[in-house]
Amino acid sequence: KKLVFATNNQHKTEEIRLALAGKYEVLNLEDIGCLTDIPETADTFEGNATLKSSYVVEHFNLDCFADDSGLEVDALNNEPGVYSARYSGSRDSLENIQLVLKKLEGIGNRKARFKTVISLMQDGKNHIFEGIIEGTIRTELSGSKGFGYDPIFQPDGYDITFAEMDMAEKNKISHRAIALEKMMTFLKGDA
Ligand code: ITT
Repeated sequence: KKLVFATNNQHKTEEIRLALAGKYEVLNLEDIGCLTDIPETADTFEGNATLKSSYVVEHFNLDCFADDSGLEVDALNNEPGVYSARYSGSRDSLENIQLVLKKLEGIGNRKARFKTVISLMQDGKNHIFEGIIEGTIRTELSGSKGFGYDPIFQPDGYDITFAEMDMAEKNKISHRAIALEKMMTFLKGDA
């Protein structure tokens, strides 16, 4: 079976493909010939996930799901949040990471979480699934796997960052995996 995943982010596509391997073939925006950068103008993860999934329904008449996600840091009033992809003004992960580290300089409370909200548009209805993983922000980067803020995020109960984990290991515990698991349970019940 095929599922359309409304993303331009290749890393997200790879994580979702690995998680759904053997169950679904995952097509992303490039695969369905959608070359637009879908506007993400909402101020919530749910709102932006829904903008992405609805765009595909409207323009391609295909059921699909989208993931809007980001990092919330306690001491930064939950920033970067929905602005995670462009926190520094650029999409460059290193620049975004440096900005978070700079703002946290000298601050003791390093608590943070990754959040994913999935919007699944199916037969004209919007279904929302959320995943959260709690952790802390390191003072320096560590590891070179993953993407985005992975090199500074250490999930609770681990002494390594997401960027030091293989994709399969991250996929066992991540915010994205938790939200995806909820969607899979829903799809099974629906099948
Ligand atoms: P699409 O909208 O096309 O899916 P995007 O990268 O713009 O791709 P978002 O708007 O959801 O996606 O922004 C999420 C940003 O949050 C992403 O660019 C990363 O910087 C960060 N992020 C999300 N999930 C992450 C993860 O698992 N590990 C590290 N950083 C993550």
